[in-house]
Amino acid sequence: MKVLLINPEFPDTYWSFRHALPFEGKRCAFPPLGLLTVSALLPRTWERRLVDLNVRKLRSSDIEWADIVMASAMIVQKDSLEHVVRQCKARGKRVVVGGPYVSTTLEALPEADHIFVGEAETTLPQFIEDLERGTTKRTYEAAERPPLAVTPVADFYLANMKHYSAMSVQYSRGCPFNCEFCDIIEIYGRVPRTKSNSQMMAELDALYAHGWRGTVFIVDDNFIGNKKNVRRLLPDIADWQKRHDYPFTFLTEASVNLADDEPLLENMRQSGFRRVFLGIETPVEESLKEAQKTQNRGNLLDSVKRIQSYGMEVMAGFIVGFDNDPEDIFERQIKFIRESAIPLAMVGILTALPDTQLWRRLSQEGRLLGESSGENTNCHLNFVPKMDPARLIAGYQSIMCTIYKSSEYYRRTLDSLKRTPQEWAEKNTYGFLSGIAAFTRITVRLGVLDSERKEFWRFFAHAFVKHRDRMAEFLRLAVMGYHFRKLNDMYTGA
Ligand code: B12
Ligand code: SF4
Repeated sequence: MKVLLINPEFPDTYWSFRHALPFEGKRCAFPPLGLLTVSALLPRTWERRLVDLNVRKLRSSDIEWADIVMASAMIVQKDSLEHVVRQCKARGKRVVVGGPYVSTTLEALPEADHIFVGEAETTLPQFIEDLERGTTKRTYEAAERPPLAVTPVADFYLANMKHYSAMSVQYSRGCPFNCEFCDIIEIYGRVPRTKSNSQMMAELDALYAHGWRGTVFIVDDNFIGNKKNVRRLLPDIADWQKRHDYPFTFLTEASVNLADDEPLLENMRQSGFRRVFLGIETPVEESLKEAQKTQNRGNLLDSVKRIQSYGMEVMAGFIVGFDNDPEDIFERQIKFIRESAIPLAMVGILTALPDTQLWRRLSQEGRLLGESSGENTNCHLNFVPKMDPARLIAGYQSIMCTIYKSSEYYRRTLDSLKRTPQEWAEKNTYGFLSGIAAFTRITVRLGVLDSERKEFWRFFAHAFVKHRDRMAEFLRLAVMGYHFRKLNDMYTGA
């Protein structure tokens, strides 16, 4: 059996990092871990190929080669997914789809032969048996969420690592909290399930053996969702890192209450965690209450600073559009982002994702306007907000244009570098020539051709004097700022 695994294309959004990746000579930020995991669940005798449309185009010869096509998607990839399904069906292929989009939007994709709802660890083996017997069904959905003990090491070797800026692994699924807008708890549940330490070590071994060095994204919804197990895991990661001479730096997502646990923060530092994405959402208490985000209590600014003091750059998500947002919400968000020195602030407008508590409430209140685009940064409102919609969109754009103005962005980045002391410098994963090429691309684009070149050189001079040993890191941040600014220009027609 020949299986073609296809990851559809992402649109050009903030999260695509499309204006930043070419500087590093990369085509995509992360590999499609869902598909690499699906591949590892297939019989070893089956042949398999991965085509990530964010890395290269789909050729007719790819489709001709396959007996079965398997595709995965988030909502934002749905147009590309539909196109892929149509192309493959036109060539008479059996098409199987899964992932978050179809899991929450069941009636989508009538042309697909088989739809997998939720996690595939137990349903895919069932499908393979059914296929052998000729008794396949259209929809597969497990009665229970599988324990992660049955999740195999992903087939990392299928991804052409040189095209990605980071590799991904997953330790846990689910989150114990109950945020109203969140679909994670609907898809993956509120009881976080984790892998064992030995499973995690096997994944790190696999990445290492396939030659990966550099950033590893632990893609958990909330890495500290099961603190007891994480406390047991971190010493093993720290030990693994030391034995291998620190080949990886970790990036993950966690809830803000991470700041309350200093021993855990210390363990993360020793394991090589350098970046953490927090769901801060808003500095407005009433809006946090509305969102049922009770874990974001206390002084959020202090929480961010404490995490930064353990050498971790804080990235964070912010939301505007809550019913309780005051008139000055936009200024308050800007002030918070500035004071917290979060260079990469992912600000979005509240979106009602399908099958969430928010979706159900807005539907009852008659405020739902339709499907979500799955993308909370494109100013597409899928519900009637309390604030005047035009004011909400203009206010949102004013946040983005202010925080990604070069002077603001570079100031925050310098503050962040200052607040995140490092015990050991991130490994330079560039060869000599590719390092020179990346440096040249950055300095020519940002320091010569760009209209904001003066700000760039001011930033470069400050960062170079104070953080010379972290040059790869501060240049990476400079190009990320450039990416956000370019997208702002695109969205606001500047
Ligand atoms: C890593 C990640 C990213 C990475 C992308 C990685 C990549 N290349 O795929 C980045 C950071 C770029 C990203 C961006 C975004 N993301 Co994202 N992301 C994730 C995250 C945290 C982990 C994904 C992952 O690797 N999971 C691990 C794998 C093993 O799990 P899985 O994909 O679910 O796969 C399992 C099953 O679903 C199933 N399965 C999956 N595919 C298939 C296919 C077949 C054929 C079969 C049989 C089964 C199957 O089997 C697998 C094993 O059980 C998820 C949350 C989550 N828990 O999954 C959010 C998540 C997928 N992202 C989400 C969103 C909304 C976004 C953004 C739109 C955010 C934004 N506001 O802009 C952007 C969109 C990207 C863009 N360019 O515009 C939502 C999707 C909601 C939805 N219903 O579509 C999620 C669920 C999180 C959330 N609630 O916010 N994301
Ligand atoms: S903390 Fe994050 S993952 Fe957990 S419920 Fe809230 S939004 Fe969802």
